[in-house]
Amino acid sequence: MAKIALVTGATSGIGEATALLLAKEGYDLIITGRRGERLRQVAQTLEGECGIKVLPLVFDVRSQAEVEANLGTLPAQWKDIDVLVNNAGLAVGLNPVQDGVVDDWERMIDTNVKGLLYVTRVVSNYMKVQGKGHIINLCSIAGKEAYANGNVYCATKHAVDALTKGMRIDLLPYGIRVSQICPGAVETEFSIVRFKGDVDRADNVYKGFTPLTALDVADAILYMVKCPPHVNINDMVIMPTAQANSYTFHKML
Ligand code: NDP
Ligand code: 8X3
Repeated sequence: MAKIALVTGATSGIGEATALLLAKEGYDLIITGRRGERLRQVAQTLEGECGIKVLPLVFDVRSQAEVEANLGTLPAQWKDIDVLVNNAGLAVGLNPVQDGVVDDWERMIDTNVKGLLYVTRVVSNYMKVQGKGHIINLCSIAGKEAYANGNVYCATKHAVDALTKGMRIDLLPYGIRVSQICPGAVETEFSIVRFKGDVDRADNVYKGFTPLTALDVADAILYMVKCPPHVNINDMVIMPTAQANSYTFHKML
């Protein structure tokens, strides 16, 4: 029987690339996101190109009720989840804290922290029954160091860093591995979302240097997944060569 992986936020970027690499490894996939049409297209591509089974589930990770309704009632053949990639997440806005937009703050906290928790709560219980599993959280270099105007986004990723450590302790008795990956700048839809559809401003973020691609990060996630069962990568920081830390870039403009 094929192994099963669940990737949240698989409609674009790192989640979509990770789903593709896991599909190529022969995993059957549960993929999630809010944009139903895109999710179904991704599912079709994965099934067609990789010959695996895909269960696309359209829901908002910010709603505990939707998370429970979709993941809490999985058909029996989908319950034995081997790998959970907690990827769904976003940054909204880039303002100094004194000018912060409260709705932006709430979207980031509700998605990046509470959404990750709601999903983990359900899936870790399936893994507990199996006595195995691997959870990989998408943290960020922003979870290691704050940068100017990144305040709340950085706080949510610092929370992910703490949750990864706490989850690893709590799930240790059940043979469940818990890892996280902390990328620097990856060119995806991330900045378009952060700047609320301002594509020019988003493009500007990646000018003058070569950012990571979603596939670079997916490849590193696949490395974690493929480690032998007695090996766990606790934490991986992956950066563009032209980025030294969360706020120092070597740009040729
Ligand atoms: P994208 O914007 O390309 O992808 C984000 C994904 O998250 C989409 O599939 C989106 O799906 C999903 N998502 C967002 N909000 C929700 C929600 N409320 N409910 C369900 N799904 C949601 O960005 P990335 O691929 O770059 O981001 C993926 C992760 O990587 C995020 O956690 C991000 O913080 C992290 N990261 C990104 C970096 C970067 O530079 N790009 C660097 C470090 C970490 P939909 O809109 O369909 O719901
Ligand atoms: C996304 C990378 O540096 O924009 O987590 O925060 S950064």
